[in-house]
Order: sequence, then structure tokens, then C-alpha cells
Amino acid sequence: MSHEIRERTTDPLADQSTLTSPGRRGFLRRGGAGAMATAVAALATPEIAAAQASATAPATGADNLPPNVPEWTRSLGGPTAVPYGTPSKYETKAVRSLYPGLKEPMSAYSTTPLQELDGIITPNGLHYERHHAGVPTIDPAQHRLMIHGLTDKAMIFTMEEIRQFPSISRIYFMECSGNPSFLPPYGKTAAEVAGLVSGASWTGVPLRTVLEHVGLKRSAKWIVAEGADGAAMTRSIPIEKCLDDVLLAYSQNGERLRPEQGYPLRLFVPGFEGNMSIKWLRRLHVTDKPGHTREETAKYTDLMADGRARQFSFVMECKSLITSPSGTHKLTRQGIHEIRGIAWSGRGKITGVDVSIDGGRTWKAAVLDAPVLSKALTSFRAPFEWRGQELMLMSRAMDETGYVQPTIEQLIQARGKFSFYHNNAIQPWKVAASGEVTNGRA
Ligand SMILES: Nc1nc2c(c(=O)[nH]1)N[C@H]1C(S)=C(S)[C@@H](COP(=O)(O)O)O[C@H]1N2
Ligand SMILES: [Mo]
Repeated sequence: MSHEIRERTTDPLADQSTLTSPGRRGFLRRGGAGAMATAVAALATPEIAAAQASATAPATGADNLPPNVPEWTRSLGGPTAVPYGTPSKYETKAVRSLYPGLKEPMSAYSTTPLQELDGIITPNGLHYERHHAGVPTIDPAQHRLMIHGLTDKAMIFTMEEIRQFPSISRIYFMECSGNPSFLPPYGKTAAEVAGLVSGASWTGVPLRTVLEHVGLKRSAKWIVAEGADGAAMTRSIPIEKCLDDVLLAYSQNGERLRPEQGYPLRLFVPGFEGNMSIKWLRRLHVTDKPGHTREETAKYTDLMADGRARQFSFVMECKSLITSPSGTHKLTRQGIHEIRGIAWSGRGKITGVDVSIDGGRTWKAAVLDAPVLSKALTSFRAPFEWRGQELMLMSRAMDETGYVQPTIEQLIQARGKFSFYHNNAIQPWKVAASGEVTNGRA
């Protein structure tokens, strides 16, 4: 519709630009909005009327379509300074939902609605969640971080003391290692397929700074981190990583952590599987060996084809996902469209993403949007043409180590059929002749 109007520059409706120019307010005040609407309606042509009828807006909303002046332009808006802003009430699809198959919300996952979002930052209310025992309500004044073990001194910090250390902000992705599981049912939407990944700007104190403050003994090789939730989730992190880029994070996208993300303090372990970023962090035990906790023995190990389990598979390997068009989307016209998606690697920067529309027979390079940051989501885009034929859309990412995202067949070949975590396989989306998009793996 907007396309139609732009082409018709000789049409009287080209004057419509006056409707949106800043000067219109004055006009409205002088002539009155009603008079304006009538004047413009008189310019309507049969072509425009037909285009309006075919527009997707509901019939009842037709009064708000050009050439009329919509009702919201003819009235005063809502109040200013709502204490905390929320998205438009029309954005009903941009919400988290329980991971498919899960019914109870305590030891559960919820997914980021990737197919509704753009760019590399996930809004805080939509960051994916994974809780082993629900979300605790923690009074920051009563929260403490204890550091002990192979340190020169054992120390307990208040939140204020932690925030007084020099801080940094970094944009990173976080992904659950169970994203997605190898097992059916395969999801319908991008969120159901791989919505346990999000991106945010995290602010906090480099763990290294605080470790230098307490002093590490030479024998310190691991740090066992423990959460204050009912699960007391506990994981061991190698000391080299702790001294590299691990954060004691207290803010996310500029505001304090959300309770779901670990308020008031979480560990953030860039590029490693999400379960190591212990939320509601209360204790760091510096040791000379890993804790071999429940979360690194019974859980979060990868059963291999020979029956042995791979332990401490920390890094989230390079991966990409087409978010648009993706499952449940629909192409409504033939012509040029755009593949959009996100790519990420726990080993560093994304160096390229290839896309295919013919199920992997031919590939071409997508454009990466700036910024391309290490261990962060990276946006990619690629145009493609749709002439009503069936397509199989795919993307495959590469990172700065030269690693290329595998197919599911390659992954199963390397790891056998019994692995549950660390599935970074290429995800296909099928476009039907009707334009409807569904999971190509279903
Ligand atoms: N204390 C605690 N930390 C935790 C968890 C938990 O249940 N309790 N879940 C872990 C898992 S499995 C993941 S994937 C990430 C999820 O972080 P998010 O909910 O902020 O996305 O937190 C990790 N840290
Ligand atoms: Mo996880």
C-alpha cells in the first residue's frame, strides 16, 4: 500500500506528505481535524479505495486508514511518566513461553521469542530463563557474596562493596546447553527450536579484580560457584577462565538484573554453557580440583557413542539461526525478501554466515551487521527471491577459529545418538508454495 502511493507521485494523494509534516498540528488547530479528514477523503480515487480494501487492517479500523486522519491523531494521548514502561498492547506475540513439553513453571525453561525480535540485544523482560527451583525473592541488603578456600583471606562482600570495585560493561550472548535438545518434538517457531539463547549488555566487576583483592594461593585451580536459590546450583569453573573474562554481574542492559536473571548478583561466564553463569551468586569456593557436583556429573555431561560421557564441555560452539522468515511466518507476496538471523560463537567473533534457499545445495554469503563482537549475538541478512516455489532455508555460521557450524548428520556421526546437550546443528525452515513457513526438520 505504501509502495503504491510512492509510485503515484502525480496523484493528488502525493500531497499526503502534508499529513505527517510537523506543520500539520497548526493546520489541525486552525481547520479542525474533522474538516481535514473530509478534505482528504475527497481526494480518494477508486484505486486507493481498492488498495485500502485489500490492506490487512481489520475492517473496523478502516476509518483510521489513509486518506482519513486516524483517531489517535485527533485526540490527546495517554499520560506521561508511567513508572515503568511496557511494550505496546498490540505486541502480544513478543512474549516468553514455557519450553515445549514443560508443564510446571518452577524447574523449567522459558524461551526468548526470537522470531519477533531484531538485532543483538534481548529486552530484559524477554531474556530466556532457566531455573532449577524457581525464582527466589532476594533482598539485596541481606545478600552477601562469600569467597573462601585457597585464598589469602576469606571474605564476605555486601552488594554495595561489590559495586564499589571498578566495573565494565560487555555485550555477550548466553545460551543454555540444552538449546535445542536432539530429541523430538521439534519446535514450530524459532523460539521453540532454539529460544534458549539471548543477548545483553552485562555490567559488573571482573572476577579477576575481586580475586586479586582476596589473593589467590598458588594451588588455586578451580572455583566452585554456588547460587542462593532453592537448588543451590553449583558449578566448577577453571581458574584460567575466572582470571580471563568472567564477570560478577549486577546489571543487564543498563538496569539492575531482573530477578529471573539472578538479582542481585550473578556470575557471567562468557561463551560457556549457560548453567555455569550461576545466578543469585552467594559463594565462590576456590579449590585445587573441580567439585564434580550434580550439575557436572548426573547432568550437563554428553553421552557419547561408545557409552562414555564427555564431562566439562564448557564452550558453546558456533551456531546460527534464521529468525525471519521462520516457522509460523508467511510470505504474502512474490518478489525479493530478506533472510534475517543471529549467529554466535563461544570461541570469539563470527567471521561469516552462509545462507541457502535450496536445502544446502548452493550457498551464498550473508551480510553481517555491525557490531560484530566476540561471544555476542551477531545479526546477519541476505536477500532472496521467492516466486511461489518451495524453498528450504538454511544458515551456517563460521567463527574466527575456522570452525563451521555442522549439519545434524555430522553431529550425530561425531557424537552418536545419545547426546542431549550442545546441539549446534544447522536449522532448516521450509517455505511452502502457499508461502507458509514450517520447521524443515519436522
Ligand atoms: N543459582 C542458579 N543459577 C543458574 C541456574 C539455576 O537454576 N540456579 N540455571 C542455570 C542455567 S541451566 C542456565 S542456562 C542459566 C540461565 O540464565 P537465565 O535464566 O538468566 O537465562 O542460568 C544458570 N544459572
Ligand atoms: Mo541451561
